[in-house]
Amino acid sequence: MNVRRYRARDMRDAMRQVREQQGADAVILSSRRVDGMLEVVAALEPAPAANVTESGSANRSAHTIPVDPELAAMRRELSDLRTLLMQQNAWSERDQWAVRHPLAAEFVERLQKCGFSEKLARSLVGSIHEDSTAETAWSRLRTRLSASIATAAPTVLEQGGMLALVGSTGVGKTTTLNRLALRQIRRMGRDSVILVTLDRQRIGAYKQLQAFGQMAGIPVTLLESERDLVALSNRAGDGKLVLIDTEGQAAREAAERNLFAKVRHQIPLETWLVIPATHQAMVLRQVLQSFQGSEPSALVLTKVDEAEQLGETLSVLLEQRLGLVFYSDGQRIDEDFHKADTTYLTRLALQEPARPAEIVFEDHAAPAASAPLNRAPFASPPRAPRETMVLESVLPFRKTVHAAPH
Ligand SMILES: Nc1nc2c(ncn2[C@@H]2O[C@H](COP(=O)(O)OP(=O)(O)O)[C@@H](O)[C@H]2O)c(=O)[nH]1
Ligand SMILES: [Mg+2]
Repeated sequence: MNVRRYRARDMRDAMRQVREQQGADAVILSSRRVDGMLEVVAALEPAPAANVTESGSANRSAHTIPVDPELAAMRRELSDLRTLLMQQNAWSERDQWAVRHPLAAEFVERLQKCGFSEKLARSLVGSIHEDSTAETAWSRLRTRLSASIATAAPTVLEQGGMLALVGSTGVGKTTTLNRLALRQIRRMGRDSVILVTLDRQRIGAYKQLQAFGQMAGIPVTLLESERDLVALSNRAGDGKLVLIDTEGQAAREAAERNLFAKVRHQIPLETWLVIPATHQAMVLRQVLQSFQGSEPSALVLTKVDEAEQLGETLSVLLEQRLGLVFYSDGQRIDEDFHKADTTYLTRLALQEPARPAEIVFEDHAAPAASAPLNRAPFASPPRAPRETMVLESVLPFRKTVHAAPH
């Protein structure tokens, strides 16, 4: 057995030397501190002869020499010991890092408790100054995190055009569409919006949108297929907005179908992907991947109020390039719909007191200054759905049926 002694700065350095001198199969027999250096003893077994088998039973036709059972046991024990040592080494490296960078380690733990991925947490703490106070360092980290979340401007809403919402079933597409329509009506009047749905799958889906159209006093059109959008496209523009609702698609289905692929080259069409904050990171990644075929240009984040932790969602948002345009944190049509506010969402994710973001419907918004500053982000009790009530209270109910199916 080839036994050697090494002196190294730390375990990582020792392992490197052992690997260089004796190769990857060497086994570390002992390690101890001597004069501030790490002394490591490693051994390398000679390679077994080709015709030697452990059991002696295999390959009986060849001339085999049975291995001494004691030697075999020792070999197994050494192998176990090596695995154990390697595990301990991995642990101690993390511990050593934590000892060297206590503030960074504390922050990584804090971020992970909020649901942030370890990878993101480590990259966020990478730039903190160890000599600054914990408060300053944390505040810098918060600013950095908030600045890293991409946002998008809702240009299509200002200029008019065609906008479709895509996403899985039940994520809040129709609700978001209603919200966007209401926002547009308030800003530009009833004639500025056309509501269209491609959701023929669920009986209730069209009725849901139709009811909204009636209340808001705008027409709702049910289209046969996405090809019908071509004829409709000449009505968009000049500030007029065509809002398109789609049926929910399972991620796998979305990946196969590539919604709007047939018409995209003929008409200017923007799509936004609606994602709920309640999805787990893995599911969210899958959704983002699957809906790439619909070529979304922005994201709407819903159900922020229902998320246990927002860290997981933000971690995924930081991994991809699409900007966040709006988010919602409740079922109420107006009060719970907001422009993307990364400062607020970051504070919410870090489970810190946060001032609610600007409400999209400014005219009905409570002034920001009067908003409670110390509201626990996730502590508020779930609100009862009162969509219809809210709609009736903000819009005169019109009895004329504007919506008619084709
Ligand atoms: N708690 C909560 N519920 C929401 C939010 N946005 C939408 N919803 C609810 O989610 C449910 C499904 O919404 P819907 O718009 O029909 O989803 P769609 O299938 O994607 O069209 C409805 O009950 C909505 O009221 C939100 O931000 N928070
Ligand atoms: Mg829907």
